Amino acid sequence: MAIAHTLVPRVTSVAPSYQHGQAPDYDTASMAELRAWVDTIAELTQPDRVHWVDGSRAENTHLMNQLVDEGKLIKLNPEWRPGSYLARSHPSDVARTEARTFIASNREEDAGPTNNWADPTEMRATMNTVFAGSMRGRTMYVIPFSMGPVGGALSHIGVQVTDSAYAVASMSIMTRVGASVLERIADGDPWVRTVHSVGAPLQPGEADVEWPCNDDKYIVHFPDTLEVYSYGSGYGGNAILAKKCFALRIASVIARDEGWLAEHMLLVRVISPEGKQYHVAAAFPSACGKTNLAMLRPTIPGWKVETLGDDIVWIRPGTDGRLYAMNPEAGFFGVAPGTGESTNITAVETLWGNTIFTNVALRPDGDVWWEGLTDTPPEGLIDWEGNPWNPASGKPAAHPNSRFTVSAAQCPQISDDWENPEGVPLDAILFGGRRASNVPLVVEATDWTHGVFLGATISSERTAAAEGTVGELRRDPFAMLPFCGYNMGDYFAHWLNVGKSLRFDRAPRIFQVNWFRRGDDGRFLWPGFGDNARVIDWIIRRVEGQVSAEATPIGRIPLIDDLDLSGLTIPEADLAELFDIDPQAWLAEADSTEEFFEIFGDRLPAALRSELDALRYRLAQTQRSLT
Ligand code: SAT
Ligand code: MN
Repeated sequence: MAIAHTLVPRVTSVAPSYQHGQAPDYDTASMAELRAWVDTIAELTQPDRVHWVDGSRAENTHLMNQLVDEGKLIKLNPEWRPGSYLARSHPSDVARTEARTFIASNREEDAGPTNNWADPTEMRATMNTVFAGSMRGRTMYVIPFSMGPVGGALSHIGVQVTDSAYAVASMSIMTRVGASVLERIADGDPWVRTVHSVGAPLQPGEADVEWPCNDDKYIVHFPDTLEVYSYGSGYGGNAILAKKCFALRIASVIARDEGWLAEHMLLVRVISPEGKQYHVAAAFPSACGKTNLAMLRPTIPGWKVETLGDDIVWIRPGTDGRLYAMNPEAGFFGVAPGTGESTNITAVETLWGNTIFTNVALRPDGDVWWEGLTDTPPEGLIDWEGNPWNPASGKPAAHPNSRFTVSAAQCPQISDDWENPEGVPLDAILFGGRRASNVPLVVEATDWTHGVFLGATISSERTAAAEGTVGELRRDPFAMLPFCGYNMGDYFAHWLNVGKSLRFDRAPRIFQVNWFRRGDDGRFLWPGFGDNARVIDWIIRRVEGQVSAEATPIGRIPLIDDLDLSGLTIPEADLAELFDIDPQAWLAEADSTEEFFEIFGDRLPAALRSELDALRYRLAQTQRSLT
């Protein structure tokens, strides 16, 4: 099939004989393999043109202008938001679609009970059917990308082909894209194949729509061959395949085989008043405040937090018995609603410009707005669906899962080490979720195995980040339920094994946190946000062995006097409630954990079953001593 290549003038900063949009002519076997693969996908999907993305500024400018001309992006007023755009998705395509996300492993048991398994042979046939001609009338972009700094020891390369220029623009912010990655491929570095189509081919002369997508959606992972096929959606994790599909689902499989961890975590450097640095990673489900904690501004004097990542962390045991962590992404794809000056001023500052907003509201002055940006909405808003917003309608102006896509380099408190290819040594790992009851503000695990038990048993109220009923309580072990590319029972075992490879005195301490506990009247008991630094302060002092803790059946909790609560007025009763451990309620939690563990059958590590038994025993003891 003849494919027309888009031609844009050549710039000198790219490799020799490499022109914008054109296939590079490196003469190596691995590059020939890449070109052959791209040709195969083009033959299947039948695009009008193939454009190899080189990641240059000129190319990006061209792409953004084209998206504006096509009505797919609105250019925001440069006076308020330079270099920034607003995208409005189709109302049916606003979040990850977990029910349409599949793990097509050769053996069903390798997908495990928490994933939708699909037979790889059948799924390949289905992919060949849905992708056939799916890019007609469109340009197929080839995006070579690196997760982690290009060439870094912890980094991994992928290639995404896509017929969505919006996905190209997003990938260019979220990953390192372009010519330098192709050089690595030409040199023979391994790479992961990812294919994306919005599933909306155009007939000759047919006009395009603002947000092409298809009601039929497939987000398919082939872990045995390290491939991703995503069809029908243009939104977030469904379309930015480097993110959840590659850096979590596929990378978790690579990590299992190579002895490291690919995790749904934020990563920060905490600097104590004495100037000592600590590194903390934290796993919370989507839309539970990872970005806020990643950009924390402590309310207690002397402490400083630097951002390293807000969503994904790759963690490897080092030769010194410690764990080293790296954020493989290059940008933030953060939830806009709830991001404001009082909740996350750093994010607000990060978004000064060069940002793609999706599904937020448009102000009449050409800037953007979302619930929580300011206390009162400005007049004359256009809502996320493009209609004049009526505050009395009860509907939000911005979609609850509306997002900003922005380069991490723009974050005013980004750490100097965020692109350090070696990663940073981890001192503490936090697990958390949204829990209105039962779970205390902070609990320390007694050892690594207990920590893995805490991670494995996280449950959290559903948010708008994925389709489903918001508020419903669901298990989300390690905040990885939607993102683990293999059997979660094996994943728990892998975590236990990684712990064994560490030096006991150098392994990070593990904690469970819950910023979201509520009183009987429904109000939050803990102020959260910048005040979460008070919990981090306690965690660091535990790491340093400076404070003792109270042993409880569920783990170690702070002695209230050890918490720095200076300047806060929290009623004593609220503090007591924040740390209240009700044995009855916890025995019920244990019953529900048993039910949850049962789904893993014999893939559940025996050590976790023992942890559950031990928890019940301790709870029963407490109950006896209270009655
Ligand atoms: O998967 S997305 O990147 O769309 C958002 C999330 O769930 O964190
Ligand atoms: Mn996430």
